[in-house]
Amino acid sequence: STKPEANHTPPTPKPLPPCPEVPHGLVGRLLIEFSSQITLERVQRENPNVTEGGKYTPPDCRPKQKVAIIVPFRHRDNHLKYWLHYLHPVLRRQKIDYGIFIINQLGEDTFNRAKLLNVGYTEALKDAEYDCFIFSDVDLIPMDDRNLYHCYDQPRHFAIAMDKFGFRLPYAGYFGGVSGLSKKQFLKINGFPNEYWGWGGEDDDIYNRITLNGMKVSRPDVRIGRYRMIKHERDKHNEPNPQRFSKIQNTKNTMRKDGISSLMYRVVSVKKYPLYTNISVEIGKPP
Ligand code: UDH
Repeated sequence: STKPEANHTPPTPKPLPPCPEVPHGLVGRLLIEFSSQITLERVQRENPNVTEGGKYTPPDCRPKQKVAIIVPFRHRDNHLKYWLHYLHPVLRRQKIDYGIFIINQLGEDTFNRAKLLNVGYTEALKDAEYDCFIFSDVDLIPMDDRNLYHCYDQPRHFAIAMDKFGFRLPYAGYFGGVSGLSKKQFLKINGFPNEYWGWGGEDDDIYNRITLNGMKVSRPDVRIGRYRMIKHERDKHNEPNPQRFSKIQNTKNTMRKDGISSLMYRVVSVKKYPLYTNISVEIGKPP
């Protein structure tokens, strides 16, 4: 007698449903502290579904956007541990399809936050087809997971209520700390300025670029856009830039020539770690 042949074709997987507008399983307000010691091994254990290079895709639904999270970085390893510890679980609960890119400025020349963010945009796109870019300082932790890390109809400012500013916006045109632009929004403003060396002004220049190009900034509710900043001393080689006040008066004249269109840098290494991708770059020094 002959047995009927077993059917070895695996069942075709059910297509995933689109992720809901408001993800299920958010917890709202979070308790954030920086006193316990964190190890990357522990963060890795607690985020088993994050894959090499710090990538994650929700297993149970299909996200609309692919989000690159870009962090400007130099000598902040302790902050990075806390940042990864807090952000990975939040982003997973938010059902974000994301990758984490730490853009590390090599050498000890003056720091340049906005140029590093331009580098992050460019390098992330070499890795995958991201359509949303969220730019986050390494010392800013969201206190509420309802502050959704994806892109919006208008450029988004996320970090609107930081503890260090008394949980308020310090001024109406503030765009610092954590912000997000779609690829289209980013290109419309020619990316970020490359010519702000040292601390300050680059975020105001970005704000100017947004409004000068007919867009406006979108923000979460002030009860939700709350952040804790990890306290730190002023870094070496990131002194306040005395030129910042005059430069931000000039965005209209500089933005078309200074930006993603004029970006020059050299990648020295790209390393995929379990919780993030590190891109170490030489970006030059002030003229
Ligand atoms: N950053 C580095 N390394 C540096 C400088 C800056 O990684 O050496 C990055 C980091 O992501 C940081 C971001 O750039 O979060 C912004 O820089 P910042 O933290 O220096 O800026 P912030 O306005 O602080 O947060 C200003 C100095 C506060 C001094 C307070 C002294 N009590």
